[in-house]
Amino acid sequence: MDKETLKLIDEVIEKYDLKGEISGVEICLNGHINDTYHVKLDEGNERDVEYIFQRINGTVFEDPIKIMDNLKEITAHLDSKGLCSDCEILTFLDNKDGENYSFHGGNLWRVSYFVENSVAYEVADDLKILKSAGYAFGRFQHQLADFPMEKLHETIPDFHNTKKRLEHFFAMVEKDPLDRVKDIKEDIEFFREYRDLASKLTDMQEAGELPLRVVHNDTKYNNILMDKNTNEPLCVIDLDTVMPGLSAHDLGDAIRFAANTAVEDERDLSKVALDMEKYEAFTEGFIGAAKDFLTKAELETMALGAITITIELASRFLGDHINGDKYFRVLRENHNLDRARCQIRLAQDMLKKYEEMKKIVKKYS
Ligand code: GN1
Ligand code: MG
Repeated sequence: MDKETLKLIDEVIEKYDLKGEISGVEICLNGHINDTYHVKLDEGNERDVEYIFQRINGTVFEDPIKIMDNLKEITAHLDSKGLCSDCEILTFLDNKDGENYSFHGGNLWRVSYFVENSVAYEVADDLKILKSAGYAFGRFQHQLADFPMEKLHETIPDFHNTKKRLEHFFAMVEKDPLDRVKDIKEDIEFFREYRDLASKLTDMQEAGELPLRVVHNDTKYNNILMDKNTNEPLCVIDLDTVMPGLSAHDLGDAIRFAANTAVEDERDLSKVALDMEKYEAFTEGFIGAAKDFLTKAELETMALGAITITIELASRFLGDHINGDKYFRVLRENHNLDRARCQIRLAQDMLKKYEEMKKIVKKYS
């Protein structure tokens, strides 16, 4: 860990009632936006106490206090329903001023305990794990189905407004600030071809055919902490983008991540496809937990949700590549281009399997 970060973490610790010395810090590289550190403190006991420290990206989240306010509201709602211990969402420690966040060095920091015995899978092939993650996200929506939506701040306006996302994408193609467009003409063509289909859910929502729900909006299964031993879901994390949205976006984004036969940034596109077994396991878990409150139209558009979010994210990655990688953290040259191409290939495979995908949703509805 670089000295500067260590110093920052040390200074953040000062803002909390935490005693003891840092005995270890590791950076967690799984997110693309915020900076996350696994910190161990020697508090004089036999075992060090483990914490997660997070610095929120202030460019992406212009007003990060909104995130923490949303979190408070949601936690209070779930607490008031007296939920069982297996349905937790991650909460953050209060600092000496009684706030669940601290400003330091111009950024919002937050601190939580590391959840004991938990694991966040980056890759999961076990269908039971996928079903379990699907269930956790479906249940999350279910538990918030009666939450008064107007209480939530929009932490990123139009986050999954695919129609607007594509408008911004094509505007970026026009702007082409780094002259990168000439090398990616074929990739851009894909978005022209599927623009209408990808905008359909936004249109339906605007026409009142699909209801808004309180949704998680970032349903990669590494946002569910699972019990290391039993693989039961322990805790839903990364609630930064919990906002009113479409139920199908949550299942869709989850499928995009969970049922890809390859990783999100795979360069060998021959490895990228939709794994129908994984798709089915995740869908079974999610629909099983959510079907009671979903409308017929919502259930019928679940499969389109996966295609929509995959195309949308592909356009976000490619737009960021064109713009010089200002939004998503990149770890190698052309990283966002690789990510975009992988998502395009995955969406193409989903388009081929669309009918089969719909049938599976129906089977569990
Ligand atoms: C970002 O940082 P992370 O991994 O939690 C992004 C999501 C994308 C995801 C793709 C606020 O999430 O929308 O689906 O990358 N979050 C934001 O891996 O833009
Ligand atoms: Mg996230």
